[in-house]
Amino acid sequence: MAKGTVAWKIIKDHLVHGEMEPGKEIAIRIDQTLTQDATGTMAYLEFEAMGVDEVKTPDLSVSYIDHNTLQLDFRNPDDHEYLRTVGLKYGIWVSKPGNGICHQVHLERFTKPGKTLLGSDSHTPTAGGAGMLAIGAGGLDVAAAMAGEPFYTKMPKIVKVELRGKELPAWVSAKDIILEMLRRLTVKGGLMRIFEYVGEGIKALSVPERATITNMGAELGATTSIFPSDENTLDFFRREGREQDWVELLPDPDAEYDEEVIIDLNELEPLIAQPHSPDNVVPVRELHGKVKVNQVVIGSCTNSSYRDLKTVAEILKGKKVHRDVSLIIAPGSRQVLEQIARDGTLADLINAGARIIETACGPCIGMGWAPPSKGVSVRSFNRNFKGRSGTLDAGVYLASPETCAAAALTGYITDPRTLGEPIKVTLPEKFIPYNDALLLPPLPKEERENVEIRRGPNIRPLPEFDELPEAIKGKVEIKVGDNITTDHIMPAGAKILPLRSNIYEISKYVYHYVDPGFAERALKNKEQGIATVIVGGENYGQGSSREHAALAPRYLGVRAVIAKSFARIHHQNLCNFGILPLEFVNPADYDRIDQNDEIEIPNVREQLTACVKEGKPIKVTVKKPSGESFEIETTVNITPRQYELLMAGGLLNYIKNKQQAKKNA
Ligand code: MIC
Ligand code: SF4
Repeated sequence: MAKGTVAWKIIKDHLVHGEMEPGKEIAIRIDQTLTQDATGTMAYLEFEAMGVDEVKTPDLSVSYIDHNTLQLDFRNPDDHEYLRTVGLKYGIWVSKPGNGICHQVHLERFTKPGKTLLGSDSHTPTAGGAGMLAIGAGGLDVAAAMAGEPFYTKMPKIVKVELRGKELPAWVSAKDIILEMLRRLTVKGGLMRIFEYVGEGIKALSVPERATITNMGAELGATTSIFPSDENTLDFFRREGREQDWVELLPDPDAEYDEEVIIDLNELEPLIAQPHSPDNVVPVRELHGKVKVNQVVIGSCTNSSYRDLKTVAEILKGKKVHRDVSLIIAPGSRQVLEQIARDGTLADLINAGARIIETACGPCIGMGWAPPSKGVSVRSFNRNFKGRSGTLDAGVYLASPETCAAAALTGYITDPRTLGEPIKVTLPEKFIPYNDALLLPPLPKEERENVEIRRGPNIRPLPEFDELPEAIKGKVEIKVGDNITTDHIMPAGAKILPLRSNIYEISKYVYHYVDPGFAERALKNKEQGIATVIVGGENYGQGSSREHAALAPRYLGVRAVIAKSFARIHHQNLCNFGILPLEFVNPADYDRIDQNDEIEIPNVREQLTACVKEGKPIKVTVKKPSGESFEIETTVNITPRQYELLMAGGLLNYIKNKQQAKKNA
C-alpha cells in the first residue's frame, strides 16, 4: 500500500471518511471547485436545488465560461447570463467568455499546492502540474461539493512515474512524455490510479509543461496525476506574482508506491496519436512526409500556454504557413494572449499566416473550425475521437506544438527534428497579472441579495426521476464495443452543445452519430412502460465528465447499462442518475446478448442489496426475439454510498430524502 507520497499526503490531510486502501471508499474534503459552461448550467441548477444560501467551499469556487462561446442564437448567451448571475448570487468567482480555458486560467490564477480541487470537467487534473490534488467529476458531484459535501470515490492505487535523465532531447517536449504513457498504458491503463511524477527528469519541466502531462493523464482514465511542489513550482508562482500561494510538497524519501513506471527522457522521440484514439501512438518519423495535412490547430487545455505559443512562433518566425494548410491558434488564456501581444510573439504568428481565434475551447470540442471532408487535422489537443472535430470523416492527429508547427510549414506530418536548431523558450520574468475585467471576484454578501438570476428560455428545470423499481422489464436498444466514449453517447459540437441546459431537447441526440434512431426508440419504450438497456464492452463511458451522458439517457428511460467494465467518472454519473452499471460476471456473455433482446431483472432492489451485502450475482433473464431465453449473471462494482444512490434513483433524490428525514426527525 502506498505511503508518504505527495498524493497520499494530500488525501490523508483531507480524509473525512474511509480507509486509504486501494478500492475502498473514501470521502475527501474539497477546498476548491471549478465548473465550465457546458457542464456548469446543470451543475448550478442542481446546486440551486440543494437549497443552500451560498457556496460552502473553504477556499473558492470558480465558474468558467469557455466551451460554448459561439453565439449563433440566444442559447449560449442565455446560458452565459445564467452562469454570471447565479455565480454572483452565491459567492462564486465568474470567469467571463474571453478570459480563457478553465484549466489554463485556474493553473495561472488559483492553484495552491497541497489543496484539493474538484471540477466538472475531466481535465481538472491539469492543476496537478502545480501540486494540487485535482479531480474531474460530474456536475452533480461538484454541486454537492459547493454545498459543502465531501467528495466520495474509491481510493486509487498510487503509481510512481519516474522520469530518468536530465533533460528532454532536442525537439521532444512534455506532450511526448504523456503520449509515451498512452502508447504504453492505453486509454484504460490509468483506471483507479493516480500517477505521481518523480525523479531527476521532473526538474527539466516547468509548471506549464507538467500541466500538459497531468492534463492528458485524463486520457489514461486516471483519477488524477500530480507533480510534487518544488523549486520549479515556486519559480512559476513567482512569475505569476503569487509566491504567497506556494508551499513545498515533496514525497518522503522512503515513500512507497503501489506500482511503478519508468521513462528515460533520453530515449524519447517526437510522438503522434493517430485517428481516432489518443492511445493510437506512433513515432512521428514513421509518418514523416507521408500524410498530407489540411489543418493545424494549436490550443486547448493541453498545449496553449505561453511556452507553447512562443515555441510555435519561434519555429514560424519569418516563414509562411504552407499554401494548403489552415493554421488556427487559440491561446489558452487572456494572460497568455496579452503576454504574446505585448512581446511581439503574436505579430510573428500573424505574419506567418496563423488565424488567431478566441481564447476558448473552440475547435477542441467542435465549437467551430471543423476540418474539411476527409481532411487531416494535426492538433496540439488531447482527444481525437471520431467526429469530435465536427467532421465525421476527418482524421485528427494529436501531437506537440513543435510537431504541429512543423506540419503547418511543410503541409505534411513532419518530424520536427528535420527543422534544424531546436527552440528553447524561457518564461517571462513576470506574467501579466490578472485584473477583474473578465474575472469577477465573488460579490460582497450585502450586494448578493440584489442580484436577479437570469433564466432565458433555454434554461429548463431538471426532470424528476423515480426510485429504483421492484423489477426492470426492458429491451436492449443498442450494443456497442470497447472504449465507447461519452462523445459517442452524448455528442458535443456547435449544434448540440447549446442544448446542455435543456435535457428534453438534448436527449434527442443520445447516440446520434452511432445510431440516429436510438433516442426515438427509447422514448417509445418509455411511453409503453418498457425500460431501455444498453450493452457495452470494456471501459464504457471513457473520456469526458459530461453527466449529460447519463442524465439524458435516464430521461429517455434507460435503467441499466450492462458492460464488461466502466470508466470512473461515467460510472459515478450513472449512479448519480440512478442507472444500474451492471458488469458481466462472465465476459463471454457479452457475445450472447444482442440489440432487440428483451431483458428482465426481477426483484432488482432485493438482488442489488444481496449483491452488495453478500456478493451474490444479479440474475438477468435474456429473451431473444426467436423466443429462446436464458439467464446470465451480472454484478456491480459499487461503494455503499453508490448503492444508496441507485436505490433512491439518483443523488438528487438521495439528498432530498436525507433533508426530508432531517425535517421529520
Ligand atoms: C471535453 O473535453 O470533452 C469536455 C467538453 O471538456 C468535457 C466536458 C463536457 O462535456 O462538457 C470533459 O472533458 O469533461
Ligand atoms: Fe476545453 Fe478541449 Fe480542454 Fe475539454 S479538452 S476543457 S473542450 S480545451
